[in-house]
Amino acid sequence: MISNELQRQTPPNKPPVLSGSPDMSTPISIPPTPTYIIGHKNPDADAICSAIAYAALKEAKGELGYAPARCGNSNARIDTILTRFHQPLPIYLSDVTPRVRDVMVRDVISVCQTATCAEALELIDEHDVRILPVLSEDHRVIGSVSIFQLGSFFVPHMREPREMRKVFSSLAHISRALKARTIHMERADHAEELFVRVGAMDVKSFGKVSAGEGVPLEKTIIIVGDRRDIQIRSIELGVRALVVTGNLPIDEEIVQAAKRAGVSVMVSPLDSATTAWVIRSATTLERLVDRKFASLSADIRLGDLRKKLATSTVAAYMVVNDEGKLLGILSKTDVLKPIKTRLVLVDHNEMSQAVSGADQVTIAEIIDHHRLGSLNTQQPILFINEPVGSTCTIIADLFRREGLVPSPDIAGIMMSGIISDTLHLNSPTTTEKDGVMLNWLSKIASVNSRELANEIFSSGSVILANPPDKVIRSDFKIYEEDGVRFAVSQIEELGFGNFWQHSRDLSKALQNLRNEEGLLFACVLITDINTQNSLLLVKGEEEFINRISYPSVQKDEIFDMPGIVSRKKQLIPYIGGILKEMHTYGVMPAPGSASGPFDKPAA
Ligand SMILES: [Mn+2]
Repeated sequence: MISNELQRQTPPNKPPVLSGSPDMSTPISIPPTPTYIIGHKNPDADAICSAIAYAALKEAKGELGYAPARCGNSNARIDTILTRFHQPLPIYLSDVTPRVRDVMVRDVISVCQTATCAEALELIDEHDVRILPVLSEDHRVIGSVSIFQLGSFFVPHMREPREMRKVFSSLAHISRALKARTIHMERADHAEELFVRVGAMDVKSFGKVSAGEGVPLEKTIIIVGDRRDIQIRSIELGVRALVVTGNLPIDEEIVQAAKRAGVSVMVSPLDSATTAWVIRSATTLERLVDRKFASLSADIRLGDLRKKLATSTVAAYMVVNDEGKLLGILSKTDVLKPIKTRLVLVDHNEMSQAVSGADQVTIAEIIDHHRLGSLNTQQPILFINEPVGSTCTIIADLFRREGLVPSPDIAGIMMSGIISDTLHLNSPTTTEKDGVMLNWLSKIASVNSRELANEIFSSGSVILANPPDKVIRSDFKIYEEDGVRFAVSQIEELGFGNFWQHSRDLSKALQNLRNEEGLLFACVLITDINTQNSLLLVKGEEEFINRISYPSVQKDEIFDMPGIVSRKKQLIPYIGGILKEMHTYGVMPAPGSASGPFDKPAA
């Protein structure tokens, strides 16, 4: 375990049990992160279903700590599938960029400002830490105390002997620290500045010494043994409190006199020297707190923080929430810790399609059926890439190979992924294995695949259910090839009627998307599930559009693509061919050239 140089993490077998005392506090806890199984941005049914199914496979294999996730919104089709097979929508992760919360020390030993030096020292000793955050009663950070500060409080200051006798506390705290027997108390909970004096001198010199030091008697605590004369004189002079040491008895007469004079009296079980020391240690932290502290939000990206830390002299940052409450502590060494966030990518392998920040965390596994992108990993990983019709086919096969049978609902989820991605085994991406798996799953789920396909495909038209910009983005992927960025969306519809009704608005939305993302071109493949034909709506560089060889239905914008239903297997390779041709002829606009919408907008 890498330990913080200032605040070590409490060992797991030793929970930070401070809740028993009202003066101690533990920070608000955040659960540790699981490994997220996550599909691509703008998830389609296969991305969601494969994440759920793979998490179920992990659980069936007894591997714990995996959770299905998504990095985009659901849609009508996904909702239909999840409801049909009783699955909750996976957790939404918008960004996994490593942040302060991922590396900060969470189990921080902290102390409340009303605690005493003695209590703080005990915590420092017990937990072997050098600095304690000091919190208000409602968990807000007000500063810190270090062992150095506490030490210098107790070290003698020869030039200012008065300081050595000062204590800021309440009589109640003092009595508690001494484990004293209280005889009479006046304003026990009042926090005040007091000065300790041992009544060792002769009774005649007693009053003069105090006056000479400029310490008012009503701020003086007298520590004394069974010296009646000093006890009586102290009461007469009106000191704040009288502490009788060594558990010695007190005359009833003196007790009555103290009550009349309003002087508090307690009996300490300790000798005079020790009593004086313990009273000073009852000083509450309020007066000792170093209120200059550096704080950070848990959401700050580590990438943004590294520069700042390199030039900073701050040893430790308090990590606080919006209300200033303590969540953890961060020191320079914490920033060097390995990031614990782990992802299993399903249904994609290109970073441009993965959740934001995926390139800065550990990719533990990839299960996919798409072309290989340019992905690098730090370590060797499990990478299954199989040219089948859907990621759910691969996961169903993994279940079978492990000799495991998914639950009927999980089988239904995998059927849905296969049906959706292969257009019920009709897409040219379909392989024999997709059919075999769909059949196997159908028996486990007791669901007829044709009926399920009808349910899934009739679950609402994306075009009718969403505004044009959402339609364009509902299932869109950005690709990068030789420094060229382009987007390809796909919509499945029953017939082209809805599309023709909204084609103008969709065209505008597509142009906006192209401008916003700085793309060479953006296009949408509208596929009719009934006839297995598609239309392509495209906005982009003339040099690109002119090279599309399919018949144009609407000038330079909409093309007829009979028999084209797969973005991955048919359209992307076709586009790749055009891009290659453009490179060959040298008509590709250079990335980063100031030619308008092709430029990637500044982040
Ligand atoms: Mn897929």
